[in-house]
Amino acid sequence: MLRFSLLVLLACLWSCAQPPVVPMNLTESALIPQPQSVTPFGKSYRFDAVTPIYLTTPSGKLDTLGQYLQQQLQALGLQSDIRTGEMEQAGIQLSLNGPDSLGAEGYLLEITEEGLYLQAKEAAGLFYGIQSLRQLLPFEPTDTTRVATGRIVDAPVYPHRGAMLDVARHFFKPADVKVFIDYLAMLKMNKLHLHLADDQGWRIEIKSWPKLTEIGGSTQVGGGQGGFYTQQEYADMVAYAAERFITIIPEIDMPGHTNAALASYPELNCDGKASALYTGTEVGFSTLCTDKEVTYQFVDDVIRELAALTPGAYIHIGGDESHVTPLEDYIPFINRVQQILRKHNKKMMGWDEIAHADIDTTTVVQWWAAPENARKAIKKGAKVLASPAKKAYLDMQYDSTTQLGLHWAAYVEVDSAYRWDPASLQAGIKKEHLIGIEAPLWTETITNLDELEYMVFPRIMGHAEIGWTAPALRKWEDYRVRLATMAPRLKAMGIDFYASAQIDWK
Ligand code: IFG
Repeated sequence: MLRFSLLVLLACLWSCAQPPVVPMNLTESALIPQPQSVTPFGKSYRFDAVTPIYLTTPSGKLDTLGQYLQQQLQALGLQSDIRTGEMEQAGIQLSLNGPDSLGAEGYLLEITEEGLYLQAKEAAGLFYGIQSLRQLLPFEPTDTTRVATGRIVDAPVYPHRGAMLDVARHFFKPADVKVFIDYLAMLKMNKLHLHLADDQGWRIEIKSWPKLTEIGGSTQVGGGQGGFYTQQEYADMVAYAAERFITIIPEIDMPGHTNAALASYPELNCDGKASALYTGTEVGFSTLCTDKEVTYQFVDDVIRELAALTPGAYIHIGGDESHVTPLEDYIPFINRVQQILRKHNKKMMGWDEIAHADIDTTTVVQWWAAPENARKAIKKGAKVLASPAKKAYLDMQYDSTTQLGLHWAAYVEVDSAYRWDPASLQAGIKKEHLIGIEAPLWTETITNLDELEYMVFPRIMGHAEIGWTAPALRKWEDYRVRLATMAPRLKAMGIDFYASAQIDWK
């Protein structure tokens, strides 16, 4: 016993005596998404107890970003005050006079022994530079905070880097959606597609058609109480996302996936009878009545009210799995919806089946199941958003033992979600045809934030890197090591991620 305690004492003396690891090589710091270029300077910068933040060209946006950075530092026990002008004392300098080559979302972060210089051309770029700095910093207070010196020059490959949350199958309250928005922002993602209506639920208040939420919002898969966003709550989520440089794209799926609306208003049904509310998980059994004028009044009213709540350019109108809408009715329906969107100054986004319609070149086709539809869209001059179910669907089970999710498309382990390139996955779909990538989470089997986190993390981190980082810089063997180091950070954030056996988690 004595020998054992002696060994423990020696081990403690050895480990306690070890000086804290001083980061000296910036290329060894794990960042996800991987920046376009990282140049180490081989030294280390130590944060003083007070780290002033300098705003070289004060403006509303810069002030807001200065305060945001201040909050991030304070969470680490680093006090900072915000000053204007060039850096005088060791601290962090933010400026918006970065080179045009950085584009709208790029940034340049230079870490020297005298202080940190973060510059961008636009505010979004500074915000993303701060996300990188967050990953370079410890995730919890430490007695000395150091980062390796060096230069990071970074900008995203694709302008659309996003996720989709299906709040129709199971309703997620605004506070949970905001947590999801924070996760996307941390990963430099800039789009959140909200699937607001489906067979099982209508989740957004439409003042001209109040029964859509009174009746259509009253339940969900499994028969629970469902729920919906008032227009004020929705506007608040849109603003919360915008502060984090995320645009919300609302989806009202049509003409299929519309049972919640059909149960709310008899006149929307071809037989004039309201359908029963539906709490199962079948798809493809519902359709608006495409040859009734009231249907287009309905669509116009919904799009009008949604457009007023949507600062972004796009509204998603679904269009998927309209199995009971004859193609000769489906095509003119989508064509009319496209006209209605244009009337309300919005562009159309839809699942890949809409490529059968006379889509115009501003329309975006979300490729989920049929690459031939994506190719059809490209022939019509439209752009494509890559969400191939076999790679990007976050509701796909990891493997046959996963308790949550589905596997109709594939089992998608962490490596499958990462080791693909949307610009070469399918013949005829190239980088110039793509606006980016989006990872949808369908919620037939996902009922709360913990379950969401289990399915979303860690795969979404790979999707974020696919959207941001050039393929030549994306190597699985390198990514899996960087991902492994994120485990303590994710745990500290309370994220219940799937600890895949493919990763040697730290
Ligand atoms: N396909 C349906 C979704 C959902 C999904 C579950 C699309 C575009 C299967 N449509 O994906 O509503 O049920 O994985």
